[in-house]
Amino acid sequence: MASITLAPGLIYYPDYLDRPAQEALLQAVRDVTRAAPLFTPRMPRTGKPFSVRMTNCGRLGWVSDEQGYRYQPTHPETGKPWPAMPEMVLRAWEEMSGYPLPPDACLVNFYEPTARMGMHQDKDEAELAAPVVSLSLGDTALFRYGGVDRKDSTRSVRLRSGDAIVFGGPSRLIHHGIDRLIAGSSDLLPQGGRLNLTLRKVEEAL
Ligand code: MD6
Ligand code: FE
Repeated sequence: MASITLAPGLIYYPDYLDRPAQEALLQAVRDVTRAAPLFTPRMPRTGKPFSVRMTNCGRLGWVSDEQGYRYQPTHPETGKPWPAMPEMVLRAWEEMSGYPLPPDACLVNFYEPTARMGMHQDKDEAELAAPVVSLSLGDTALFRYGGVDRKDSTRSVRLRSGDAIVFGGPSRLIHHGIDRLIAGSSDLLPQGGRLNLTLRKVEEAL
């Protein structure tokens, strides 16, 4: 599988999923959202809504509200356990993570054409030895990444439908965000927009 090392531990896999695989993953995500509807996360303390809507699959899901960021075993609105992780998602983890245990959580982010995501680090996981594996579907996103230090310089990469990117090793805690989508860049989602799945090992392996 072709890959490009953007920085030590930051590996980009353009076209990781071909079109039939993207369609199959989209169907699997639709099944997930039927069981666990998209919800609008809110910023800790202020309660300001995110422009991105989210859901999860797997044993644990990432949620955010006035109480803070956390992983929990149930949907914040329905109270039900998250649906199982699709087989395709587990296969992607096995292929790209280089980590011996399966992921605990798969966060699904849905971007309307004008949604964005501010610069952040993924650091709510206890197991930082495992990478984060990310899969993108739908419209192309301008993905900005910097370094572990918030003040490090940044670069951008366009994440297109079917692309994967892995944050591991010395890049596990780099800052990153989505500046914007490129409208009309993919016809995978009938109404446009973008889906991103991030797979994580949350709990520390013993
Ligand atoms: C997104 N991705 O692509 C947001 N985090 O919509 C992330 O925040 C992310 O792609 C950690 C590792 C890979 C990612
Ligand atoms: Fe992130």
